[in-house]
Amino acid sequence: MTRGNWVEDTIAAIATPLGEGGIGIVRVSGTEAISLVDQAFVSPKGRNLASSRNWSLNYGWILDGAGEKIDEVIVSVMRAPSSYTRENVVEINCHGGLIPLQGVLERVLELGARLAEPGEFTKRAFLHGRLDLSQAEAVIDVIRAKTDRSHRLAVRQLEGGLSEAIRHMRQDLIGLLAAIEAGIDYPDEVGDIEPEAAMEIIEGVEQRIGEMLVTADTGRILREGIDTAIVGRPNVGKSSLLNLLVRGNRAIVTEIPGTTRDVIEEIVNIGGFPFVVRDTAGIRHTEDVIEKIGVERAIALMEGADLVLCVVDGSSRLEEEDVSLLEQVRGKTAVLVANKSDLGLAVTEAEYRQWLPNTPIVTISALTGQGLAELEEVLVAQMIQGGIDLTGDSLVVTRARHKQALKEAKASLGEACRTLNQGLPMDLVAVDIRGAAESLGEVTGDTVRDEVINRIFADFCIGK
Ligand SMILES: Nc1nc2c(ncn2[C@@H]2O[C@H](COP(=O)(O)OP(=O)(O)OP(=O)(O)O)[C@@H](O)[C@H]2O)c(=O)[nH]1
Ligand SMILES: [Mg+2]
Repeated sequence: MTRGNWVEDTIAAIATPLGEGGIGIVRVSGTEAISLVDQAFVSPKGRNLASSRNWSLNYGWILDGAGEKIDEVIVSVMRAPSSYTRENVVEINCHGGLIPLQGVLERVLELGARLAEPGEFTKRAFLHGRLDLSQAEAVIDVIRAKTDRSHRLAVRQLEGGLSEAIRHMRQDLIGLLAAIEAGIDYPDEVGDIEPEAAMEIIEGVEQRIGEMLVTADTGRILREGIDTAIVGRPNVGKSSLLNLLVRGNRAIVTEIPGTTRDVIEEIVNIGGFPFVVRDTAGIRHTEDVIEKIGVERAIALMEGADLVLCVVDGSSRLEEEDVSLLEQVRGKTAVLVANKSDLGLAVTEAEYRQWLPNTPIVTISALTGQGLAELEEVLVAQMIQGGIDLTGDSLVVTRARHKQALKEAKASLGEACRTLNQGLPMDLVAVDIRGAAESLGEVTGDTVRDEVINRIFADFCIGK
């Protein structure tokens, strides 16, 4: 599969979520899209789609094989190449119910369309060069964005912001390669490029890649959310805290220690940051087999988390289990939450400070909600302090795939610098520069393997 190849078959899928809605859309794309839908379409004025204007809306009915009406529709016709996929695209706007949508889809399949795979419409847009790979990935990020900020980033990537930066760097490297090769092929006429000039270009690109890599943590967090683990000994109010943060009754709360066994996860938008908050089993020594697994999971989650909310019962003395947990939390990005303030405070800040000298401490009552606003402020402050920068309008690398490709490109350029410094022949330097250009091309899809492309689109929903 290479870009620019014509894909033969015509595909169709329901492009809107299944369920009841005002309208639902069946999307059809491919050479035969218009003629195929025409066979099922009747308009009251006897018009057909084939003779309709480009980008027109056409009112009528879709009929089944026996000539029975399936649904009243408005059909849009977008001819190649001015469509989402750059193929002929027909979108049938039906009533938004499962039966009409499925009826229309089945009719279109019956007439010769094939059911689209997940992401296949966007994949065709990529294969026909309307979008590059990073833009195609942005499509799914726009759909799945959890906060305004992650949405804004995805839109910027969809516009081609990332692609453009990558393309500039690639052009610099390819220009350099051309100069090196000219020097090798025509030593008398052109001569070797000066090593200093080559070095300047290589270092320039390396530095730009470095700047982009710095944003990768912010990018991952914006796309996937800040992995936040609520930990503490049993009964201190971890599940109550989760419920307070999500403003709902998500986790079971009882006065019985050891209530929570499994990990419960919710996404909360706090100050524009997406926090993926996980409530865990209370950490204590236990012989109960199920609880034991829960405790192990809690500890594993705490180890891998971006942020730890360490909860203690502020109304009672610290117990041994609290202290050993505080010791484990030390050095992590964390907030100490002293809960149950409504019952009065039994522990002073100085006591907590013995164990956690630098961790922010917030006193709250998960029961009354006292202290919630302060806790939320502290959570956001912790992320900003940790270098998560959401203020700038700079380019942000959001995907692990992009980060990996950029890292490989940077490593190749580092190698090119070393080769150059050792005074080795230019064709050896060229090998590394070519490698770097190829790694950069993986981000935009210019040099990417088919299996990678397939994996990326498999992550999409059907109809997109
Ligand atoms: N007075 C008071 N009681 C609270 C507060 N937070 C939680 N509780 C009570 O403490 C008990 C335990 O609360 P949970 O939220 O289930 O505690 P947990 O840490 O999730 O407990 P496990 O899941 O067993 O580890 C329940 O009876 C809650 O109603 C609080 O701020 N004030
Ligand atoms: Mg619990």
